[in-house]
Amino acid sequence: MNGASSLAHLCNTPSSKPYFWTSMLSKGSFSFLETQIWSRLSFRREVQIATCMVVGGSYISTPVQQPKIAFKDKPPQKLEKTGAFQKLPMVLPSNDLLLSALKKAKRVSPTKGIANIAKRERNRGARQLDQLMKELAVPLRGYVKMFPYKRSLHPYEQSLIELTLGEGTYEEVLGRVDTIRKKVVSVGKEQASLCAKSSSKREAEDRLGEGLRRIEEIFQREGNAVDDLVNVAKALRVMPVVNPEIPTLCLVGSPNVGKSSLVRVLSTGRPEVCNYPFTTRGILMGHIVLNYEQFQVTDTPGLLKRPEDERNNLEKLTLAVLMHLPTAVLFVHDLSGECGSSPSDQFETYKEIRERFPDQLWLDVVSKCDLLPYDITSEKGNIEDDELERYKRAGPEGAIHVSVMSGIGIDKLKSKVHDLLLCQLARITTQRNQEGSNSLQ
Ligand SMILES: Nc1nc2c(ncn2[C@@H]2O[C@H](COP(=O)(O)OP(=O)(O)OP(=O)(O)O)[C@@H](O)[C@H]2O)c(=O)[nH]1
Ligand SMILES: [Mg+2]
Repeated sequence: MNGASSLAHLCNTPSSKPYFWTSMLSKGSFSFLETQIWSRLSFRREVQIATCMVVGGSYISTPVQQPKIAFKDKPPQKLEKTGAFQKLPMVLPSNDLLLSALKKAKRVSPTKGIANIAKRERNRGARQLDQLMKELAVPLRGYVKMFPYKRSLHPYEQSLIELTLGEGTYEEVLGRVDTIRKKVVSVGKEQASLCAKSSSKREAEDRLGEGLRRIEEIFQREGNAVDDLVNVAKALRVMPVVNPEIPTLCLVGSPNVGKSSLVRVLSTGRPEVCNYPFTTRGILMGHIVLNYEQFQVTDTPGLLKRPEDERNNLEKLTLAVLMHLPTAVLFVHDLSGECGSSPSDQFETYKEIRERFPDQLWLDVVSKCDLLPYDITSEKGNIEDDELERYKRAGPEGAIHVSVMSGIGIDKLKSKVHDLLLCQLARITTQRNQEGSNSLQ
């Protein structure tokens, strides 16, 4: 597919489609994420904690005194730093969870010293069902608790969740996991209680069998929620960690203009480079070490000239980085006519982004100079030329002209990028000092 036709195809990507990053190819500190569309289901979450105890050979169901947690309404805790996804718990697939719980439950023997066969059997049945319920409910509750509330996350990570999983999917999946937990607790309690009331050995055995079957059925029917949570955790864990306290250079520009090629030249990042738009489908990280200081570089999906409400989730990811992280921008312009976006469209996008983020430190770079039929470095434009005409020939004023292929301008670009990052570092340090002195007052 050539650049222009694939761009036309991708332009139609609906902006509301949820993307789910499910796989990653990583090279060095870089990762490439692919997308997959997720199904959406509605949910409502409320956690109730209950367990059962076997006392002196009889079975009593007792609610454990735990505070009720209403997920939707829980106030956000202290605002997190970034990096929450790396702390997510390991989630067992539903089948493994169920098999392991069944195995442990079946090992439970009746309380010692019960001579009556019927009593012993109902004690055993109730204890096994209780154990099974705990073996399932405790990890499920743990998962739900250990996945943080979206509102308590750094805004950048909130955007990552929304834009990569789809709006509401994160909460939905956790809600469904919690629903299974509640059903397991309810059925486990009910069956254990019936078992404890059985009048004969046979009836106790039947009640136990029925309880095990009903709990297995819940897992067969709804266990995919746990498997979805496994995938959510996997997808989020591989998201690149951007530390907002470290100066970050963010490469922005239209699709296929050479952003990733420049990231490879400037940093340790090794994003994929291809001759079609939207090769980069996530936020990718690289690093630059300069005078013993480490800086971050993020490659981003390309931005097309179109209204905000028509932007796809890939473009929204790029905007989320600019919005929520204190990045310096390296805006890449391709005037060669090769990338699929015309110079005038790129100019429009450029002006929009520049106006939208006026406080960002900024550097413009014109890429692929080797493809231009004239010496761009000598192109200053006439005073009479309008802004667009000058842009089409030489890019925005002050732009550095480079070619990754021929190496033109790369040393100059590196040096400017270093200056920019040092400015960014000075900004962050000043801000940190100000925050420090404010907190002392
Ligand atoms: N001739 C020439 N081609 C270049 C140069 N820089 C990049 N390219 C080519 O341009 C195409 C796109 O490069 P990428 O670095 O993938 O562009 P991108 O902006 O990251 O693209 P997306 O991730 O799809 O938005 C690739 O075929 C590169 O080989 C250059 O300086 N000269
Ligand atoms: Mg790219």
